[in-house]
Amino acid sequence: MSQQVEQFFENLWNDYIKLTPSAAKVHEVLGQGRDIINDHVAFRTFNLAPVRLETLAKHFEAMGYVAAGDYTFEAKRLQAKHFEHADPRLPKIFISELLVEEFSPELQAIVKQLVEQIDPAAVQQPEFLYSGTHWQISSNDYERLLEESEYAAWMAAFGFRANHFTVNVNELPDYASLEQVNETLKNAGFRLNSSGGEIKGSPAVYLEQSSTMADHMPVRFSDMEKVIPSCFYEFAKRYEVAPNKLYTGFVAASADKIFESTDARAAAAQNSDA
Ligand code: OOG
Ligand code: NI
Repeated sequence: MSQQVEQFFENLWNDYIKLTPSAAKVHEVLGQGRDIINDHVAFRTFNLAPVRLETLAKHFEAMGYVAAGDYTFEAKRLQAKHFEHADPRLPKIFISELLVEEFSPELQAIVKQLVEQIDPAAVQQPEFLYSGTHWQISSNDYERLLEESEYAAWMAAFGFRANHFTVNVNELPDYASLEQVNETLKNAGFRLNSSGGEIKGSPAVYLEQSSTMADHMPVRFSDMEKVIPSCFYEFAKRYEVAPNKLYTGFVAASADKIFESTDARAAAAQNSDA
């Protein structure tokens, strides 16, 4: 891997851990001082020029990544693609985008006004992928977005950066199952996303996934500061589709639940169920 690509992922990671202090603790608990290999990194965006999924993906294509799967999420009104690299040390990339035109005129107006503030030239730089927000938003507008789309609200508050990194559980020497990883995390005090069960997927779909609930961080809105869910860590175990060939795709039904790892209301509902 080129030094430039290595630096890109290092910068991406450094931005991510600033908003996700628990990520360092995940590495400590699961890695015990050894390196952790990441299965994938996920990004979010809006399907509006100049920040459409396809435009952001160009940065990864320039690094040698190729498109390898398409996904749709009807209820959340999202679509996504994943990208793979021939170098097995590089994480897969999962990029989703909000289908803005499918929401109310109010949501569309708020989101368009945010995206209009982005300098289109900035999007052409790879650093755009960890540049955060390019706008000011009021806490009222954030709450208004939250009513319709938790994803839109997250984007408005955090902008362009890694939404999560994902531990490659197959490469963790001390863990035979995702269940063991989950138990270790819970014993260390992490809260897992239990929407659709703590483990999403199964060997039958060649992929099992779990995730922490996002950390909470203070965000400065134009009128006030608010503590809201930021980013989370995911865990993925892949199964063979053929001898010595692991599944490399994603599973839409599971991904649909992973999205909820930034949803404080989903978390509150889980707590009251318990
Ligand atoms: C992406 C959720 C889906 C996966 O691995 O299936 C996902 C997101 O929350 O932005 O990461
Ligand atoms: Ni993911």
